[in-house]
Amino acid sequence: MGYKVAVVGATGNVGREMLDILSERAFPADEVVAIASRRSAGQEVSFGDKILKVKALDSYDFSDTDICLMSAGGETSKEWSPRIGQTGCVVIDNSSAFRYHQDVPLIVPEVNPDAIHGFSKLNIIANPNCSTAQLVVALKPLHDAATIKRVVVATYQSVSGAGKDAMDELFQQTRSVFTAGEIKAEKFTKRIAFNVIPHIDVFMEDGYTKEEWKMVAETKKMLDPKIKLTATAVRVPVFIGHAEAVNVEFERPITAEQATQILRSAPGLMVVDKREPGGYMTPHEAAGEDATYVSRIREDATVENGLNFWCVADNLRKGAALNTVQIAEMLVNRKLLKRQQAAA
Ligand code: A2P
Ligand code: 11C
Repeated sequence: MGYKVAVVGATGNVGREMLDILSERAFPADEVVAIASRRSAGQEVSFGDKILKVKALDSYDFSDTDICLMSAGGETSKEWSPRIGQTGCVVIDNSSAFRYHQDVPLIVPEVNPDAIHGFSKLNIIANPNCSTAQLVVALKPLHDAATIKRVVVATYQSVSGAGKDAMDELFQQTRSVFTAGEIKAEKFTKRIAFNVIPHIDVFMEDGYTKEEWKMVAETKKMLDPKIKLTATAVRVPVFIGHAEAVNVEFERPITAEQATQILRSAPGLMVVDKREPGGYMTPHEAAGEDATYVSRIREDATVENGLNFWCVADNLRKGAALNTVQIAEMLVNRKLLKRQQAAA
């Protein structure tokens, strides 16, 4: 049986990646529909060796669509995901709109696959924020081995996390630096070319940013509410690939060598850690890859049972599109779609 899959936000960074990944992984779809705002209706996007004409979200009928992969921002999702869910189509939403809702599972398949069964009240499943997704893939096997007490993380996040206009802004500003042109900052609060900005998403009352808050709330929801986590989220002038410097304190002893062995055999992870110049991963090399990479694993002698490591992944893939397609594959494999249940 093949399924009908809609990608909402198909002209955006993550939506285009969703189409690529559905095609690469030969997702069992009879039909894939590309959807965006009315502005883009009629535009063409590629899907494998095919071209799809973009349809407008506000005139599309979801009643015979099985799965909707949604990446069109929080406001669009708030308005549309519940309506789409009511038609029986399961929405896998990449925005933050429903992540913290008690009736919406937040899933990283390598971390909490069984939580997927709780989606049926709203027919919405949430995909985590990109910086949390890669972090929990690396933390999960370590937590199982030695129980994490506390995590301190600093992120180095690429501009693609802020959308396609933000990538254009980095490109234009970089060019202007070399041509002595005007540097316009619109998507970011300050110049991002040849700079770093310690601010992602809005500020909260306690001085943290929403991006930092999300890492705390989502790690607790998916991995363990007892884990204490504190984050500093920073934007860097990189197009694709988020990196994170992670410090972890465990309840039980764990050596760097043991952690390396555990991470090497964990799903979704690759360890690249030669302890020599160049023997580690960088965002440039992780772009276009599916794995979450861990490098620079070493013991932290300043706390009991402490470890430091460096974690890198393609934020548009594992941080967004790949994870949503993996969730869609779980829906099919576990026979959780309405059409599969009707046929059973
Ligand atoms: P459009 O290109 O028509 O504006 P990114 O995060 O890379 O900026 O992409 C955002 C995606 O979300 C785009 O595909 C965009 O479509 C889509 N989008 C934004 N607002 C809406 C909306 N109101 N309805 C449907 N799609 C939307
Ligand atoms: C960024 N992490 O890099 C953000 C993008 O909650 O899904 C994803 C925001 C989200 O800007």
